[in-house]
Amino acid sequence: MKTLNLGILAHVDAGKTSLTERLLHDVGVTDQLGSVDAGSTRTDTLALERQRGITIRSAVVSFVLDDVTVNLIDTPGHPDFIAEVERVLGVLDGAVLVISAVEGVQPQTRVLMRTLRRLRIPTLIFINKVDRAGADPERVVRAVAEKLTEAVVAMGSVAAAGTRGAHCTPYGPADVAFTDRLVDLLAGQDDTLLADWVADPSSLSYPRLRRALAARTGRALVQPVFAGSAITGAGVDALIAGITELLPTVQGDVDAPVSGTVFAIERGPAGEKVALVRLFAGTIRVRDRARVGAADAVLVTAVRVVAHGADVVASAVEAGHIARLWGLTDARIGDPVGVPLARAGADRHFAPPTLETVVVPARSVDRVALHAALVQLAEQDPLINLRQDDRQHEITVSLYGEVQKEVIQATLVDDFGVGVTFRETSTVHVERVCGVGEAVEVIAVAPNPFLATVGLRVAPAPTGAGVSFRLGVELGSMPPAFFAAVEETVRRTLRQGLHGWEIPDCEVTMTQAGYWARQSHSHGTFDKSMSSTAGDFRHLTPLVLMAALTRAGTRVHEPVHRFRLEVPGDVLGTLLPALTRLDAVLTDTTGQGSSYLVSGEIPAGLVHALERRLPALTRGEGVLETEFDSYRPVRGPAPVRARWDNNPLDRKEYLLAIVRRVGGR
Ligand SMILES: Nc1nc2c(ncn2[C@@H]2O[C@H](COP(=O)(O)OP(=O)(O)OP(=O)(O)O)[C@@H](O)[C@H]2O)c(=O)[nH]1
Ligand SMILES: [Mg+2]
Repeated sequence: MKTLNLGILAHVDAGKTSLTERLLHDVGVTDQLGSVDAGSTRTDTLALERQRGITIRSAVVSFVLDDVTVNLIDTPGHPDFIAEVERVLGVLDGAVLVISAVEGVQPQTRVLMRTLRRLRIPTLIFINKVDRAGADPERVVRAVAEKLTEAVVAMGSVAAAGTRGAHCTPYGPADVAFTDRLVDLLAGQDDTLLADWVADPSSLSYPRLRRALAARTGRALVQPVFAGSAITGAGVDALIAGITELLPTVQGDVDAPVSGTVFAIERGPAGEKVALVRLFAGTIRVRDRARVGAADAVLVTAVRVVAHGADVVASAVEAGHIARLWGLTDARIGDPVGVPLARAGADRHFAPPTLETVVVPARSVDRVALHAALVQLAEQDPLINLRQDDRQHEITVSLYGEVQKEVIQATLVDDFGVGVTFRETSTVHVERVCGVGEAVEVIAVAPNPFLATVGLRVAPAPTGAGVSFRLGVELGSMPPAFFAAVEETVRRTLRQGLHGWEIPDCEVTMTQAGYWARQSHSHGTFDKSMSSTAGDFRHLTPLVLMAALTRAGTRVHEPVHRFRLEVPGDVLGTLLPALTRLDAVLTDTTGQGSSYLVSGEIPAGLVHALERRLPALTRGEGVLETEFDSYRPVRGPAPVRARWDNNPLDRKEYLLAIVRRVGGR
């Protein structure tokens, strides 16, 4: 059977969960339509989701349309939970991007559409809530064409928009404006179609245009736009027909070697680890051995698949499908299962979290329980990026925002019985290497106490390039385990640069390498004091690397958001100085009738303060959109983060001695 793994994506509150519920109902999986407002949907199952009426975790449900199994993945829209969307993107065959007919294109809509296009994920757009007062689907179609993608075509018309009786009629062959638009759009992208049309316009029959539309949609070159209401069900039949007609299905090779990806981690009823896997090729049966990541193959002890709305026990999962697998105890999000695919799920598509905070247990006896609980949460959400300070035993987590913080707090209490408070949220900075720097420590030359020679050169790398490690010495000059120890330590050390912040992009070259071969005294036993071990390289590498970085110099950068702020004209006089006090840099102020559009940049750490002050500054009428833009050098003195987290004190002293020596030269 063919499958379609379909993501439902949108800005918060656009109606993804309601649409998922409506689809399940209309295809016959559920008899009763669940409701977000009553807390009775199939996908918002966490107590917190039901209480708050927002989606926090992605959830998979499934139904059959004709001969296609559709696995539907409902995702959260709140930007604090973007990590959930990120994990899902790598396993999608198609997407429905939901936009509210009232609010129109919103900041997260733009972020998502940009990513869907970049990843070439076939996408249908659904303009939802046509029944709500203020709905204006035609305006939204125009906004989509202006702000998201020019390659759009409205697939139907809406009558009585903005009323409970709003209804939708799909366009057909008799709608000349529609067929003209199809010809325009499709012939503009396809030379054969264009040539045929020029030779004889009647040669482009309506069925041929629809086939061409499906082909172009399948290659993510065109985004058809549907409209309707998840609540009344208007327009949803046309969307369902569009899903089967226009989105490409996959039929994986069930006999090929196993190849899949872990895209989520959950905990089972007894607290056991459960991996959600999308299988691209092959078949995994219960009691098969599966390789996950770089680890040895492990026994798959149970398989459950989502089928016809329910999560059911299965004996196997086949290519194309999504399943929950038990037994993969070391699995992490993004791990390949079996043969790694080029299209792995671990890529970074959205901006990383830019905030962090220290989590403090309400009762100090809960310290160990808190750490264990956070380790579990970090498995499910690796971007939390858990860090423990070895000396002060403080636990720090990275965050997207205040809502995520509240959710972590509530989850720790509800699921683990651990009450926590947070220190003040601070901004995560990064360090960028300024120049080129080299350092070397030679074996048996003071003050180097380790049996290793390590020379390293660091140089700047372009933003987003990551850390590269190259050998400037012969590969055969040292056992591979020692090179591996150096590379691994380089990568770990770069998580904390000279000011304590991560250095995400950097070129590191190993310029010198040396060791003492395994030596024995005459009686034949291995003598550690005369033979190099990987530990010598692990201890020495951070010292040499920090010395090289000191010479190269690093500069601290802070995350900056772009903002657009719509405000009444008469508040500008008080607003603009307030923005300046928040370190905002204005790039544009434009009048739009009686209101003004102010845009600019603001440090990520001050966005929340701006949100809090906005109602008072704009009489509650200001509408703010912000989005991560980039990292910029900080103005003024560089903020220092507590560092050397995992280094024993003596190593720090030693390191400082070397750095002082380098600095003094
Ligand atoms: N009138 C009307 N209300 C809708 C429609 N779809 C959703 N809503 C309402 O909009 C609110 C948000 O709906 P959800 O389905 O939770 O939206 P969501 O996109 O899943 O939200 P998040 O997952 O939190 O991002 C709820 O109060 C729904 O009842 C619709 O078609 N018409
Ligand atoms: Mg939702």
